[in-house]
Amino acid sequence: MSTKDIHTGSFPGKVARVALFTIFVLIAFTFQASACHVGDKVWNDLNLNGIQDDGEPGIEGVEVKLFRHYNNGTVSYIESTTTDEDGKYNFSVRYRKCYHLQFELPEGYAFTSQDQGTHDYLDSDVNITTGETKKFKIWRARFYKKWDAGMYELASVGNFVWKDVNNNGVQDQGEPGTEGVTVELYDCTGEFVASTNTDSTGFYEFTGLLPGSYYMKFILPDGYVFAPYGQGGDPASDSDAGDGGVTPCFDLSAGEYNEIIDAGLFTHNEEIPEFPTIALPMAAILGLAFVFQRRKE
Ligand SMILES: [Ca+2]
Ligand SMILES: [Ca+2]
Ligand SMILES: [Ca+2]
Ligand SMILES: [Ca+2]
Repeated sequence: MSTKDIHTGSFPGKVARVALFTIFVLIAFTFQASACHVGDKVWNDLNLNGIQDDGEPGIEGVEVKLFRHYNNGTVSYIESTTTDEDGKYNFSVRYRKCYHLQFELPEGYAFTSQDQGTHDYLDSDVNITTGETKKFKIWRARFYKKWDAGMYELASVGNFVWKDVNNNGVQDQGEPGTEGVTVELYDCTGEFVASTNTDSTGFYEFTGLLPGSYYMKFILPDGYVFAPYGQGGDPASDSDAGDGGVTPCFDLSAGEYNEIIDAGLFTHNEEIPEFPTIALPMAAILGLAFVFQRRKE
């Protein structure tokens, strides 16, 4: 077949044109298929506004799953990957197919608000409960970089209820923790959030909290009074239980662990030995004295 054949419309020429066209289509299709990617970032939304702001870092090691949607309505898991040290990830996907993504929350994190602001390359695209994006179709050979997930760290607070033996309102060396004291957590609108009890060392904590404003209520055990509030000048070793065992409101920021909300308890009972402790030895001494007195007589 000569060049002349291709240009003359002869049978060999037609075959050559079809072959060239087929090769062109295959190359184009292969290019389209290989050039389709989705991504690209999981980030720490430090100010909780749902937008990737300057200085907000990526989160490494987050698992991202790719699911494909078929024409018959079925959905299949395809593969997963994890974000790199910059929080980046990407998947190769197929031209003109439909997908969605699911992001796994690392422990101690929550998803930030979805679809905030006006820039789809800077917002978070995941449902805050399921971690899933909506379904999308790959229309062109390109890298779709707008599929992002914003997360923020949850907060914690605690952590000590102690026996304030000298009733000075300060955690002094040797003063033990108090077990089994109920501690209630409220947000500052007065809504109950959670309740827990101190362990055998007087330790307690609330974890997995949304950043916000809270207060605590310590429930006074029988036989105790609360130690003086706010004494000694060091918030880490003072008592925060005010009237009725209620603390002032305090703020918890994303990722914060506030461990200085404590309650001192004082009891008079420890200064006055229980009746059997004092009465039995006294009875024994008086009894011996009586016996010796009788012998002398
Ligand atoms: Ca932000
Ligand atoms: Ca986005
Ligand atoms: Ca003390
Ligand atoms: Ca304190």
